[in-house]
Amino acid sequence: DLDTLAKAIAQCGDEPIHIPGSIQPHGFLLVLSEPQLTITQASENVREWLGVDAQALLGQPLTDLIGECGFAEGLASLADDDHNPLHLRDINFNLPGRSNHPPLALMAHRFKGKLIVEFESAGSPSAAYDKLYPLMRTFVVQLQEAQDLQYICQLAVHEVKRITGFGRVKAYRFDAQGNGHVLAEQADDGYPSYLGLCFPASDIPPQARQLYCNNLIRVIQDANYQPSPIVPTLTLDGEPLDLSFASLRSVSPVHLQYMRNMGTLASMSISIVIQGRLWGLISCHDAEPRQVNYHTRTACELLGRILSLQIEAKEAATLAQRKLELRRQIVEMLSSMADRDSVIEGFKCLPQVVLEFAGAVGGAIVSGEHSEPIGETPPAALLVRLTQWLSKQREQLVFSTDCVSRDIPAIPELAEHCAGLLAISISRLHPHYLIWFRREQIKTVNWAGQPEKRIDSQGSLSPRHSFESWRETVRGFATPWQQVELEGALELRTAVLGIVLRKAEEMAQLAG
Ligand code: BLA
Repeated sequence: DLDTLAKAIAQCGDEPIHIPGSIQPHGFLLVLSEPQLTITQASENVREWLGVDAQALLGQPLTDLIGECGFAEGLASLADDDHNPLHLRDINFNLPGRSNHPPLALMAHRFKGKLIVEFESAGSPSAAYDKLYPLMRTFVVQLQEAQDLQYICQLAVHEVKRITGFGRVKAYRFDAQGNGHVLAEQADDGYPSYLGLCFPASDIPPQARQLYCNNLIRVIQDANYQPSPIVPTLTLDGEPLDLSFASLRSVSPVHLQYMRNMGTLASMSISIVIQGRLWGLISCHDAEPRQVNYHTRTACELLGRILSLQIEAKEAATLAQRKLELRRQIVEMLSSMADRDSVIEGFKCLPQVVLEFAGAVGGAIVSGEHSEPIGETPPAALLVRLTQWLSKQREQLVFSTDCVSRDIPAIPELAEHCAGLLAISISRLHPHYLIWFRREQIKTVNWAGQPEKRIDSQGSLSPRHSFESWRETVRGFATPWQQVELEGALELRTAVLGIVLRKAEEMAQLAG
């Protein structure tokens, strides 16, 4: 039932994914204390990489082991909590057990006062210049010419696929409820397509979204990996090590199961963050384990940042356009009211503008028992009951709903005539309202798998096994009112009140 589902979803949100106590083993990790740069923690898998036990490394200065490689100097320019790590290549460990290993790449970052150093196999640096830069340039040029969101996302998906070689890359955007809609996809033969599908919000719990807002790129090279624990478990301060910005951070076992269920062994996701909010993700999958080196990751992160800026600019332009349009309509309505004997007359003269202003099919001015309808509205008797209901709501200057059956249960008949409504009170003293109505928009959601069927016998939510698309028909909802529309309505209300007041004064003067 829904209660169990809600509880299980909440449990998912409780997993502290920033302090897993272990890493993915495609590299190894050391924590150093400054300024001596002595090793205070090490991942257990240094044994496979360096041929020594983690314990044996503790207390040793790292610089004794890796020699003069520019590390100590590099650290000087590494700011605290800077998410741009120090990156060095061709690092060699001077250790007896280590022989014939390829050179390593080093990435160091500080977070919450800890210096965290990660090592992985070095990629080829020349490949970065020869391949990545031209690809990025093409992307930026095309992006500038792109007009609509769909196309922008398609370009990004195409480019990320070219840069990384993942088998399937998709761009998806979160809606107000956190469900992810796949807007663009490019996939090799043999991969099922998820284009147009909707993934339920519970696939990515809130703490993960929070983390992804700050840390913009994550790679899971092999969903079947054995995590390597960090030794000792706690830092010198006795706290778990915060791996929020470590690229080797071990990921949630629930998510690893999800990936295996989906038939993907490697993944990478790039955050699209707009005004501090996780707007969407570029999500890459591969049926086989896959490496993504530092340069490729950095290029993808940069691509994600450019993409975010471009989407933000497009959204800002659309919003500005809509604001301008609303402003023009407000001015038109106000001058019509000011020119005529009453506010009601003013509105009646401009039915088209009044309806367009709110993107509505009907509108009405209701004062007490009297109503003036325009277009498609509920019958007069219902309008009167509606204003009575509205006047009992707490101090709301603007009331809006995209589902009257849910939000106005006191008047069930209303839902037979409209699905959404927006109302502004236009008198400080009387129950006078200007109300707009929207029709039902029957919506079909193509879910990727059934969201509810995932509670196991212990009552926890398990990642789903089927990603078969499943169609849900959502009824009783209108297009939701946008924030700009509500702000426009509030602005209109203030201006109308001003006109009403002035007309009252004029009347008083005439009378006097
Ligand atoms: C993380 N879940 C994620 C991530 C994605 C998804 C992209 C980010 C990690 C990554 O890069 O792979 C889900 N993958 C998707 C979605 C699409 C996709 C929606 O390709 C669609 C296109 N997951 C569950 C359930 C739980 C859960 C039931 O399905 C909780 C019980 C948890 N998902 C979960 C957690 C993480 C996660 C905890 C964080 C993993 C981490 O970063 O440690």
